Amino acid sequence: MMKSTVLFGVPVETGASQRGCLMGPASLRTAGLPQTLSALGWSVEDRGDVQIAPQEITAHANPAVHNLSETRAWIEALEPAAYAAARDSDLPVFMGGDHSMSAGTVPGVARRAAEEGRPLFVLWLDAHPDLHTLDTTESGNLHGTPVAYFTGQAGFEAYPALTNAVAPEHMCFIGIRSVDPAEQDRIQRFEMDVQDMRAIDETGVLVPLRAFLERVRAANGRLHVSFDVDFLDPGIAPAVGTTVPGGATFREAHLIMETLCDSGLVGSLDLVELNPFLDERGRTAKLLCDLTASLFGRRVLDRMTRSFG
Ligand code: HAR
Ligand code: MN
Ligand code: MN
Ligand code: MN
Repeated sequence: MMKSTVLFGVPVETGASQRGCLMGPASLRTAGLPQTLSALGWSVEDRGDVQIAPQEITAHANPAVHNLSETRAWIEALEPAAYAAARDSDLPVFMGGDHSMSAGTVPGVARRAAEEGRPLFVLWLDAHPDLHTLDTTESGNLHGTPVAYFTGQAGFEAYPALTNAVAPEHMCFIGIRSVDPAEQDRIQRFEMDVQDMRAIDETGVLVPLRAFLERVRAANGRLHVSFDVDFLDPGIAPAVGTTVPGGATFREAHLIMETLCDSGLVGSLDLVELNPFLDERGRTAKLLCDLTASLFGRRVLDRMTRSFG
């Protein structure tokens, strides 16, 4: 049976500090993402872009918070869209859009996992843990909040009520190198599996990744991967508003995607924070397509027949 993917675009930029992420889905399509996946033997259905209606301004007790009504509306639109894409295909791809969109896509996929009777695990590939609540964010940029929301922390009365939370112990973060004090507290309190860049330098990416994949497999879990462009080093991926030096290399990122492919555990993917306004001749969009291709089975060599005998 041919494997299937449903794609949709999420032209949201109201969670980010800079404008431009609303062009992310168009840039990924221009780079050929749907055709790349078809060429790898997948059945591909592009459902187009999710849209929301214009919103009135809503205030919050934390005066830094902005674009709250837009974020609410995106979550309400994305939860059912992600649920349906996960129900209708083997490995849906959510093309962002800033990272606030994961406050909608992850709960939607979590609802599908609950229906299958499987726990949802989330691999967060990012420079940032995005663990602020609406009360602790100092920038008020809501792309810094999705993980705290979908793991069910208090302080989200202004977001839609959460139906299916992700257990904090079912999270794994890789690539982390920019953490605010309130996020640090939460990481410690919930004993979340956070692999910073020092850990990767000490052991390589495969040691923590394989350990996490074993936990997912042992629990018969479903795995969602959330890929923030700033996980990558800015030298290879300039098209992001929040560059942080010392990111993942081209080879580390491909190794992660190939290992995820080999595991057969991945049930959904976010591609987020691509800001085409900051790109150089489409190179970041093309790199995201290539990394997605590795997750969808592209190989340099067929590992089974590679040996010289
Ligand atoms: N922690 C900082 C803040 O809340 C930076 C958040 C940046 N987030 C993203 N997504 N780019 O990971 O403002
Ligand atoms: Mn992020
Ligand atoms: Mn980030
Ligand atoms: Mn468990």
